[in-house]
Amino acid sequence: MTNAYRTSGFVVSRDNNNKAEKMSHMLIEDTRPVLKAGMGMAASILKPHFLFIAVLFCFRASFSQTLQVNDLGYFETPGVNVLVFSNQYNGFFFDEKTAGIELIHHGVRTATGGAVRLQNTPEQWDLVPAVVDRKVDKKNNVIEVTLRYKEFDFDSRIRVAAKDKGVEIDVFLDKPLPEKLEGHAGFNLEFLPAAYFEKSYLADGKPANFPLYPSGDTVVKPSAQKIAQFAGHSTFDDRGKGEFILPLPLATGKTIALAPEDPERFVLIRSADEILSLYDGRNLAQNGWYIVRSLIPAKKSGLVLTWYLQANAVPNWKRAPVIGFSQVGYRPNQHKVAVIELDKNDTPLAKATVYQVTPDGKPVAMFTANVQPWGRFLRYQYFKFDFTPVQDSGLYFIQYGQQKTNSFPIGTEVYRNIWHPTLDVWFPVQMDHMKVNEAYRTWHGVPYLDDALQAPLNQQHFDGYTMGATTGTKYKPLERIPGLTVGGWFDAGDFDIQTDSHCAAILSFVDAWENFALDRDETYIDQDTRYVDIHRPDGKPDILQQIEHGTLNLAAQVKNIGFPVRGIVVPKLHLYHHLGDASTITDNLPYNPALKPYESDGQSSGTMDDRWVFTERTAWTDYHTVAALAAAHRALLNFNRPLAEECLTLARTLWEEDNQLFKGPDTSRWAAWFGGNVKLMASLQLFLSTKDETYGRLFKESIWPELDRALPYSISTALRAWPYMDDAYRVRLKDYVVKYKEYMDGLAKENPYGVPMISRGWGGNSMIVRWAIDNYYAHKAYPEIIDSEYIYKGLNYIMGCHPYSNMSFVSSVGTVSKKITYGNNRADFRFIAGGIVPGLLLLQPDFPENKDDWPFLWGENECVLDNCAEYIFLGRAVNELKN
Ligand SMILES: [Ca+2]
Ligand SMILES: [Ca+2]
Ligand SMILES: [Ca+2]
Repeated sequence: MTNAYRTSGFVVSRDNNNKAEKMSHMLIEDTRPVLKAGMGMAASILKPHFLFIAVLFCFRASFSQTLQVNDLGYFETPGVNVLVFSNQYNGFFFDEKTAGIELIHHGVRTATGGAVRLQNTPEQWDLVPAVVDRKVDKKNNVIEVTLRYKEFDFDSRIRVAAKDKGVEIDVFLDKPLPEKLEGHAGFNLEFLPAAYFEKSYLADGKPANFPLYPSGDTVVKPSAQKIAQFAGHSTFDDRGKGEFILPLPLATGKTIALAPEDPERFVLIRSADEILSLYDGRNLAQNGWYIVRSLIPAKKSGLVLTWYLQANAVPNWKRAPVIGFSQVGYRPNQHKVAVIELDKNDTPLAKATVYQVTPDGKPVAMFTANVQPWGRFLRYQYFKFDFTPVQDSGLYFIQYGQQKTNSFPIGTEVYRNIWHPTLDVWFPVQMDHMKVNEAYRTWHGVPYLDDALQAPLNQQHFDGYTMGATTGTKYKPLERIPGLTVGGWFDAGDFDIQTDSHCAAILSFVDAWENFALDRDETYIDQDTRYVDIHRPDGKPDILQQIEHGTLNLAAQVKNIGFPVRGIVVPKLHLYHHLGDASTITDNLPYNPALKPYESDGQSSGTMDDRWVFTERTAWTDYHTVAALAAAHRALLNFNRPLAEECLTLARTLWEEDNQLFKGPDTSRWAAWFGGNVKLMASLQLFLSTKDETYGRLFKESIWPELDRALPYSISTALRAWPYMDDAYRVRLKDYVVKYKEYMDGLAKENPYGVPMISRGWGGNSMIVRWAIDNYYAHKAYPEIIDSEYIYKGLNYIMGCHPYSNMSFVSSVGTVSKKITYGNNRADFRFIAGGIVPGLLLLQPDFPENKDDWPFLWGENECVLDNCAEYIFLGRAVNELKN
């Protein structure tokens, strides 16, 4: 996914929290438990198979409570929430599997995408409906939405009403279906495969298991019969055959019971008239879900479809407590505060205990203390357990009631290695234009030897790139731009080169090099033969080799194009969603229009798969690149002097040109999104590399108004300059650091973790890592204002002291960490060691989520370049703090 949306966001405001809090008290009073055995009801639903099901129900399940629309606008009973477009399709990346009618079932979001859809198994880039109207009728327990497909001038109305122990879903049409949508439009509800793996279903009583791996039946149909994907893009490579794949149902019936054997996952769907079909969306796309669907009948209007949906609620269900703590442990002198997350209906216990695990394997109770209430945040209640007095080096776990955490260490050296996997493994695997090997495994061959073509005009690319009416370069549309098959990293879980995230990563690496002389060498990198070998020292510091690798691509852009571009990315959607070895995305042969598609003469090919260079030019990317090249100059001076000199020359030239080109303030979307001022950053980096007061004066004049304008963004640049500035600067900056502390303390009071949690379409970990890094610089310069706990708090959060689970957000760092992430190996349900995920996604109105059994939600689990580089800095920085 593209970087642009990663840092845009909003802070969960105090008002929202308070509202949620008031709300929940009300709910506790309002919800009168109605505990009855559900057999009678179930039997009436499942008449034809009464005996079989009745036996199951007697022993396993009990539909207990009725659903009520709450003040937050969703249906609720303990254990079951039905959301009706509390979350809408936001248009960033189309179907993000976070919108429509959704189920939160015993604490887990297990269903999404309940809506009128145009495919059996909608993919990410299939059309999604817009919500044109949404009405919540709390009094009558009804939520109603009107959905619109503007492409077909097609509206539908969905009415969801509490009924019996579930909801009735009615679909209304004012006019019959447009002819084009007959046989296509249906009502869908998607179920999370991971929630139903190793479970079963009954379709009209006929038993079967959910497939662990997709192997359903499909048929091939002519393209003319397909409802096109957004903006004419296609996820499917039909090899010129003019066809598409249609998945067939796994099962059909009027009643489908999903996981009737599991009270926490049991969902019953009954259709009044139309057949229900169960599909496996993964036959078309690895990120597909299981889908239950009924086609909307043709030529009918008014009420066209009725479902009854009942999600079993376990009587008196309460979510198990989550004990948030640092999976890498603590240093002896640190504050140690676990945050206990409880179901709002749970009764808190008075105390928690820390046990030491001794060498003879016996737990010894070391410390017991009261848990302190913090209050409500979103849908949970929070308590803190402070075990700071535990200081002896050793292995520990925390026990709260029946809940025991896994073990974690306390010791002076606990942070020594925490950044190693990111530098040793994650970054090497992301290296573009190189073969990457690790012991017996090859991560990928040499990719993109056919880079790259000037992007054609007037493009709206699916990964956020755009091209306007001119190229702005000396190249014609689709002309080859030479010199670009060098350096660079894959942006994230996808394989494009994003120039701005390169600049951020390089700047962060240079910071790490200059602050910590970080000379770890565990990677062999040879540019001449394009070969990388993990866990193999080559006598050269890896961080300098990585700075070199990123800089090679930046410099190539500026040299060959004249300026840094927005990015370099595959032209077609069916290439973009690639999963597997990066060297097989394109054919690695330059495109030759004289040949036919899929034809090759051994030197070139007729397949248009070469990446396109999106040559949008902005002040933001230009100055960002100046800053990165100027910084790289210093780091590379004694490592690759010719490249270092070239970097500085390119940076100075670009700076002069930019000052002519971009005279006014930066009003680009980048400046708006990121709030900062990269020109300031560029002037500082040029000053540090040249000691030329022309740059220095500009920085010193501009920094103060910038701090007044946008303190939270500018403080990081101001603090990075601190070691190189005079006393007057340091005295003046002190007042801003005091203000910064007040601002950050305010944000941190919003939640029990004391860190700025921000989320909109993308989890907030990048913000938290940057916050902790800024606090590190502030602590170094002004320890009397910012103490080291401001850094540890950020790290603890990333390492497991956060909502939803207590997993470390960095794969392979800490006792328990993310084992499933949205890396390029996500289809294998695996991770790339050292990747840091975005973290908690806030689903409206009150559900923070970070799935640990499903890698495909990028906003929760996609590791990205700039944040991984910043994590290395933070992981190394905490080792500098006093023990
Ligand atoms: Ca991307
Ligand atoms: Ca090395
Ligand atoms: Ca090619």
